[in-house]
Amino acid sequence: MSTPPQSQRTQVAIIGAGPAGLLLGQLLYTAGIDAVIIERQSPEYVLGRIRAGILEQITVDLLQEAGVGQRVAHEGTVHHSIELVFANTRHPIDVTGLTQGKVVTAYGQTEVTRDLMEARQAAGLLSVYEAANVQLHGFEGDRPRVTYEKDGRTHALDCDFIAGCDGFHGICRASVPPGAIREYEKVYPFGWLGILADVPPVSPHAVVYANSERGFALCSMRSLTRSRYYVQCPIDDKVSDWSDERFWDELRRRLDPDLAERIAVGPSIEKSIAPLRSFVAEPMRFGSMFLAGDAAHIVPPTGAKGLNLAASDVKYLSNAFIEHYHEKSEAGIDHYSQQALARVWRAERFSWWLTSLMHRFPDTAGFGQKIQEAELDYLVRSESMSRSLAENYVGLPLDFGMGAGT
Ligand code: RFL
Ligand code: PHB
Repeated sequence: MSTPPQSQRTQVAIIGAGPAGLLLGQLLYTAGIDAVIIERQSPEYVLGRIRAGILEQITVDLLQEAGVGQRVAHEGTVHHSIELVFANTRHPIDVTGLTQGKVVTAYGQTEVTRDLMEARQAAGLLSVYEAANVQLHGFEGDRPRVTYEKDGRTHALDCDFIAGCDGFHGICRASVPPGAIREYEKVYPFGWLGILADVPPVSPHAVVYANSERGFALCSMRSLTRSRYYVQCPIDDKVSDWSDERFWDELRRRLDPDLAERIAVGPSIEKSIAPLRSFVAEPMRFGSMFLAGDAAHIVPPTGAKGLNLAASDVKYLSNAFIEHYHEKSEAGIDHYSQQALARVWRAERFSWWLTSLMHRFPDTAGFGQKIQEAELDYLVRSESMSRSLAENYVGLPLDFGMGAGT
């Protein structure tokens, strides 16, 4: 006879300790709501993933609200502008001037994760790392249960709600019966090769987005001594195809001559290739299970929206749980999916648009390039179009409205 699972109880079982899961845990903790986080990987593995770098003000404000805003306030780099490069020429976009004072902050996702992990540990809250075979049970009703294996035993966690914060490849979305979910997807025919290097950033602007005949390139930063750069690459390229020398050479060739000359090069400390995808799963609620962050949607990284959307999802979701427990109201829970999806689709549109505008597409050689250049030219000359870019880049307000068709 097998041993019965060791069981525990919590109010909210959070699956996944990425930024969505950790931030939700912290927002619930500050509201006095009990949550346990269950994560498949080790803390070191989670901290070793190099990803996003640009935070909207809304995300920075949420970190403050969750009590973990100190380090981002001191070490994050506040930016007022981005720069577009096309036809070998640079065009600054004054995002702060165009949005009545809004800013973006350069602060690595790794640091956001570290701050949240440390706060959780300091508060003595339970996170289970290296949990294998996580399974969801009974979420179509109001007595859901999560089981997982750890240290050779099966454990069970009974809860009121499950928050599926387990990323694109997680188990939560995959546990929904196919007939109950609709998925929308677009896969782009190229990837991004990214490197991290301990060299000063080439530009004082938050990010430089370059459209060139050789493909897209991006210059970003993590601090005044650490830079993050990307180039568009064929989807089936391998990291081993790209020596550091080849990367720096290709990056220079995609920038304008002045930036290319000024760029400081050095050995890469991380190098990886990411595919580009747009994806949305609807709805984001299934009985007592709620999806948040990359578990429900993916944007191509061109608009810097993925981490920021994860943050806004968990803001809506934590508000919904707070209303449920403190005000005995189900309104937030009932509206969560619709409210989150309205913001998701706006960010999907923006990220798709900026990706389409900035990259080389295999099937649209000469004509496509000319149309992109005409649109970019219009964008930098037209204040209303620049403002549209800027207001999306800094992040649309959380209460922008419930979305089309509502
Ligand atoms: P995560 O970070 O993927 O975390 C999910 C966690 O769930 C765990 N997990 C499981 N745990 C238990 N059981 C299972 N069966 C599990 N399956 C998975 C995983 O181990 C993991 O720890 O999702 P989350 O929290 O929703 O956060 C989303 C962000 O990570 C993502 O959207 C951003 O990184 C996207 N992104 C960017 N977003 C921005 O806002 N600004 C940017 O500048 C930006 N740049 C980027 C990016 C993503 C990139 N890549 C690599 C895709 C740049 C790049 C190159
Ligand atoms: C980054 O710093 O990694 C970064 C910045 C802007 C993007 C995507 C990634 O659009």
